[in-house]
Amino acid sequence: MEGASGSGWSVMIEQAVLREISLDLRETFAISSGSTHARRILLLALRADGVEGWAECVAGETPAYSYETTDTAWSVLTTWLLPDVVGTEADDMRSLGPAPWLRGHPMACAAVEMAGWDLEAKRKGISLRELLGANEDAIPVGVSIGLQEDDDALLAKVAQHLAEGYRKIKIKIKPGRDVEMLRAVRHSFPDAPLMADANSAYAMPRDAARLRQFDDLDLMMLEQPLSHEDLLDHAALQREIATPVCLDESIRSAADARLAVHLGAGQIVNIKPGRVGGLSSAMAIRDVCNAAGWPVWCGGMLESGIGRAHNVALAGLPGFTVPGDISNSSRYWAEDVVAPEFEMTDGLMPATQGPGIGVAPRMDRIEALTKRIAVFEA
Ligand code: OSB
Ligand code: MG
Repeated sequence: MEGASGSGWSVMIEQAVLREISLDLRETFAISSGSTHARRILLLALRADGVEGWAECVAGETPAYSYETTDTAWSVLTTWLLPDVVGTEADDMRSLGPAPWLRGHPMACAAVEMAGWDLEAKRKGISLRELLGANEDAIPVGVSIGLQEDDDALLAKVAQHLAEGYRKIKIKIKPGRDVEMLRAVRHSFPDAPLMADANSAYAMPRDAARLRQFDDLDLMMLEQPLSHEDLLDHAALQREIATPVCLDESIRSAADARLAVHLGAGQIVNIKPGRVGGLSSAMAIRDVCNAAGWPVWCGGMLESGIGRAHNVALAGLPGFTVPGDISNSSRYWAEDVVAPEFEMTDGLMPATQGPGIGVAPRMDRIEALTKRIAVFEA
């Protein structure tokens, strides 16, 4: 059947395969709300028209960063989303979304939407970055350093990552390990592009005086200092400090971004497509932010190569003007689940070439790592 738009051929999603894989980080990653080592990652493959679209769900093991977890996403995907997705007929797979009545769970929904984008790019025989409209061939890369044992360990990590070529150094902080620690880093690296991420560890007005001290550190930005649901306090803080506030957890949709801009709750947004319901939502957030003069950048959620491929494609879009948290595969994993692995040169990640996400899932490895699997057929 000839469709009205898109590729012109309406096809049906024949199969959805959801897997949970276990993948150990090379090093425990600690943030203010907890730490993770043994990642439990959901990978989704949607099949139509003889091709498979892949995506990764970014939900974490615990409800610390978001209420969504590996287990809630498994439940939402297997109970509500995937039974509906199989049998869906469309001439453009980019708009695979949740039923309009479904509230929340943007990480679970994003997996379906992003697999749809990969599928559509592969059907068209082009790269995901091309389908998205990305124009950069090499993406500036930053690195996110978890909380370390002590300042010496942190200084060593910063030195190592600067030597590797990373173009932005993000340092996780929490009360008690913040201004003095960052001052030590700034002292050793006077010109380094530094920023800090608090993952909601501070509160207003309790910590206002402490947060004002960040202005002496010459940081590119301070990421998510306050509660994930408190835009008003972020706005109050931004009025008090000169350091740009960057929102992460607080922004789950374009509507959130509109409200944040309206309130002046920051100046920058870290966009993770897997957190905000997918690539279309990520681009809508970019549009809202850029229209207000706010730069955006692509964050990360300790993804395997599947999620990383989507992030690298998004990070090459116009408007993504700050280096993304899209480090080398080898920074996270002894061995990734895709080929080729992601590896930057001089702090630049080569854009993925097609078709689709441009990396191949290593099925032997993925099968060996699989803890559970759910298959849906049309
Ligand atoms: O706040 O950006 C964050 C990882 C897990 C959960 C939250 C965050 C992070 C990171 C890591 O900072 C970014 C990466 O994937 O390298
Ligand atoms: Mg963050």
